[in-house]
Amino acid sequence: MSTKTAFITGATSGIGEATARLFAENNINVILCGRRADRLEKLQTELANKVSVHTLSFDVRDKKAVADAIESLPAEFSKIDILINNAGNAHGLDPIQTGSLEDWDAMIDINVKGLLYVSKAIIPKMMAQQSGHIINISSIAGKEVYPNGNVYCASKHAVDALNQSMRMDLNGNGIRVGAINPGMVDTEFSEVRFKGDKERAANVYKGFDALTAHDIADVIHFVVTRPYHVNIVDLLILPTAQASATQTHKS
Ligand code: NDP
Ligand code: 8X3
Repeated sequence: MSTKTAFITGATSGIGEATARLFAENNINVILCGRRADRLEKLQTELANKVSVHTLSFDVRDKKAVADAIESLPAEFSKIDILINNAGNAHGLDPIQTGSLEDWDAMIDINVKGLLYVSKAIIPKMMAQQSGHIINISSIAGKEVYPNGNVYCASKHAVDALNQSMRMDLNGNGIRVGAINPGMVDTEFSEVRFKGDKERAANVYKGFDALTAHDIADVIHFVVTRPYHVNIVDLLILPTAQASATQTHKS
């Protein structure tokens, strides 16, 4: 079987980084994306003895930067078999009446428009190949809403809608499309949401066993290694202690 190449957005931490590691361990070449070039370089150095690794540093909010970065891919990396649309974050956790416009812009621009910009640049390549696999990382927040989650939940509901739409529009072109919807995963996610407040972020995952980034990477790897006629379209993965977006049993 020939080696596949995966394009992973948000590979500088959390779920994206863990997925890059697991893919490299399993002989899948990786194109690592994110804004923090130092982290990309470090991960490239770590993985380069296992598979071919290329890094692209860009902000998914910048549509020209996205298009230019993908256009710049060397021939060795131009055939993309797997796209992991993972870059994203929550910004703030405030009621709708006091939420900040900057936070709202960030979530819509990164989680929704950024995912679209990246997809727009890569889908034509998959169409030309008549093959590919797109995995959209949504969230339990794309299935339910919770108090103060308003715009983050809306952005992930949009990812859920786009995941379904992509699958319909691309049907017949040999391209698999599916979503992974995690519950609480202990990554830098809450630190970003709470703007660097490490204590508040750590509190989110206290008193129960949250999912790890590796748990989600493991599921992503399972999904991409099914036989080609099998498309896993939508998975919701929660910690055992979490029953819904609003109910988690903590000790
Ligand atoms: P992290 O904060 O650990 O990782 C977020 C990644 O997204 C980083 O690599 C970051 O890279 C990248 N990113 C953020 N903003 C931008 C941007 N403007 N341009 C390019 N890249 C960007 O969080 P997670 O790993 O937890 O999150 C990954 C995905 O999983 C997100 O879509 C999140 O919504 C989703 N998710 C997370 C859950 C959780 O509980 N942790 C649960 C459900 C879903 P850099 O800063 O270097 O640009
Ligand atoms: C991240 C999970 O519940 O913090 O998408 O929104 S949650």
